[in-house]
Amino acid sequence: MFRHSLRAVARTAASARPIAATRAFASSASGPTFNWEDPLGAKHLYTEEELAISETAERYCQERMLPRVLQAYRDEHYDPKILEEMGELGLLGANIEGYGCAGVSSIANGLITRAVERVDSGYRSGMSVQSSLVMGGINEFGSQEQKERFLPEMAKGKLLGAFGLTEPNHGSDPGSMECVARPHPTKTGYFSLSGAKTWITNSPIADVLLVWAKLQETGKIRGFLVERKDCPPGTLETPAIKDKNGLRASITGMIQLDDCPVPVANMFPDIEGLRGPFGCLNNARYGIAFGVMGALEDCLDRARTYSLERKQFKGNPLARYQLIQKKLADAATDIAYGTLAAVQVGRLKDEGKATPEMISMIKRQNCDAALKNARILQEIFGGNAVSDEYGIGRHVANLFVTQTYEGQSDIHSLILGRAITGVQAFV
Ligand code: TGC
Ligand code: FAD
Repeated sequence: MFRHSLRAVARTAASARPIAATRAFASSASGPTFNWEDPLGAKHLYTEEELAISETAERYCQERMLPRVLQAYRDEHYDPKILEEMGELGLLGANIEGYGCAGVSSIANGLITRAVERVDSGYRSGMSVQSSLVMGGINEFGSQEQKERFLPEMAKGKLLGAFGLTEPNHGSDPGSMECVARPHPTKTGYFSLSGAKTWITNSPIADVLLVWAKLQETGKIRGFLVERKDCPPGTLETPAIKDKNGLRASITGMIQLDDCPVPVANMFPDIEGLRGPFGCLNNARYGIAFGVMGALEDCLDRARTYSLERKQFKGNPLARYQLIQKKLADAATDIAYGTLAAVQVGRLKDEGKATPEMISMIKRQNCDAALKNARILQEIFGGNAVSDEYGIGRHVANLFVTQTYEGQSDIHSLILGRAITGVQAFV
């Protein structure tokens, strides 16, 4: 049903789209003209359906999300209804086939993340965890029974997910995790999970927490679907981590497990080792590579507008000065290159030809470029950059986090370095 609703909305959007209102190249009698919003014409690489899905997502994000973000960021408040609204539009788990999901291409999915992150990386974060990390993990590694039990409600945004890999003492090196699953001492057919996860997006509001823990008897990492409603009091706590200085429009917390009983039927049946969590991360890292381009596009748009309106020295707009223009040119160029790279990897992904190293490359490059450019564009606002109403400082703070999670940039350098040299640098 959702598969059809996203496509139906998208088709309507495509037919209703006035040509002049699109961001596509404008033609003139003398030939194509340059469009600063899409400098290298990435739009020509999208199908009609992908364009229409992108417009549906952009419209929702600009009309419904954007008006809420400033207050949400100030209050450090995440409204879980956002995931329900996304579910109604078919934006959750959108590239999963079946189970009420839309089954769209990786590019369309990337364009959805770009639309969301144009508003705020925290909103994209909440969506990525739900869609790529938890729904994607269940779809790839779950049993048939697990898929049928969880995916349809998660696609509607009525059942919320969290992904617990990072621990207080093991972030970049999750292979050393201490979280453990033992046979439950009193409940037959149950494991007992103990340990702590930290910096977990959505954990305080999640109904189902995908927790990675070592099975005591084998020492191998396995994935467990911990359902909050079935956890006896005192066995599962998910305290929020407050007073963050980035990603304040998303909710982050811990997962504390104290002999928490989890049915054997809630363990992923076959996948063991780090291939499990990293398999989920491939999709989420790809989404971030596309998403951060949206955040940087918003920074560019805001900085360009500001530079045209703000006048200094003899009434000249800032945009008249060469140093300002260089900042805008650098950002537009990095957006154009980063978007094309993400499109290329997205196409290869759907053809089964993308490697994890390709995803590391675009995750690292796009996150680094987004953070660097956003920080430089921030200078165009002068003192006004310090006011949250100008939006740019929020993106800069958020983009530091995107460079850090799902593998910090230097860690992705080491993944690439290992692939280039055959020599492991991180042990
Ligand atoms: P290593 O020897 O490299 O690999 C162990 C096993 O995993 C396999 N593998 C992968 N499989 C699929 N996709 C990938 N991308 C894979 N990368 C590795 C590998 O083939 C091997 O399989 P097997 O069968 O031989 O056992 O393991 P290592 O321990 O040496 O890894 C080191 C390193 C640095 C690569 C890795 O630990 C790493 O990537 N660290 C970064 C940690 C990270 O990304 N954490 C993310 C936490 S989740 C999160 O941040 C969510 S934020 C979401 C949001 O709010 O948006
Ligand atoms: P560390 O591993 O301690 O690294 C610190 C620094 O040292 C980094 O710069 C790193 O690159 C560097 N470093 C580490 N090892 C090496 C090495 N061998 N060589 C060179 N440099 C090295 N995790 C989840 O599991 N689920 C989530 O939903 C989630 N959401 C998050 C939300 C937010 C807001 C944040 C901030 C984090 C989130 N994380 C989540 C955790 C995130 O994935 C980790 O913070 C990240 O993987 C880095 O781990 P760490 O913080 O322990 O840093």
